[in-house]
Amino acid sequence: MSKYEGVIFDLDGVITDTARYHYLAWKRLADELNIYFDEKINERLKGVSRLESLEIILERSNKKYSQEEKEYYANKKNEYYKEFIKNITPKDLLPGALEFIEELRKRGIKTAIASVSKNAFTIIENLGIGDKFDYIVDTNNIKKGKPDPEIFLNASYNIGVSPQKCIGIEDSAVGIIAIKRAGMFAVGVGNPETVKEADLILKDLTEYKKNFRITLIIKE
Ligand code: B16
Ligand code: MG
Repeated sequence: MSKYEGVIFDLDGVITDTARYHYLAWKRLADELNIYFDEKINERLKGVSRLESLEIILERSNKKYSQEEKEYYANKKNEYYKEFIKNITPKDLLPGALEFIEELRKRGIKTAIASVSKNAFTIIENLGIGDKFDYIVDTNNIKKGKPDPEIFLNASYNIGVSPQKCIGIEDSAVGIIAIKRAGMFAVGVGNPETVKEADLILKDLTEYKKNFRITLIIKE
């Protein structure tokens, strides 16, 4: 009997490297607006909604932007971003992601996606992995973004596994907080500094095989 019966994945930066495309699209917008933006600031944008991300970028601007202007620029960034994700194929799955998901499903462990991206369904379709999940959270039904636990609790409810029996996997600082507030076991991937609050940190999902603790978790 598994100790954990559900695994809830973030999408950007965990299953595919769209985090890179978010950065490039924001960087293009920031350059157009003459606002300083770099990869370090970008770490704060991970897991955060589109408009909240723009607010973080605008912290370095002296100009005041109206709500209308903010929506215009957020939309502009999204148009740049959509150009990048158009070309996503199954080859863009991050190392170990598909293997790990299939291993979990073989063991009867439920799987879900908890991404705040409004582009999540397009990305999942282009990656060809829609049938690998028992549930994909529709962000339109989520009122509070990460670090609020709502999105992870929604996923756990819909796969029918209590939060205490779920593992959440994230690449963002706010995402790790959301998982922990949901009462789940938090696995962090990617930049170790960003996910330092996680219960377990992996370089990427290929490590699930050699990492003693996660093997133990899914075998127990
Ligand atoms: P969109 P995740 C998040 O996805 C990204 O990490 C974050 O950088 C982005 O701003 C957010 O989605 C919104 O994305 O503009 O496509 O709606 O990490 O929760 O899968
Ligand atoms: Mg992410």
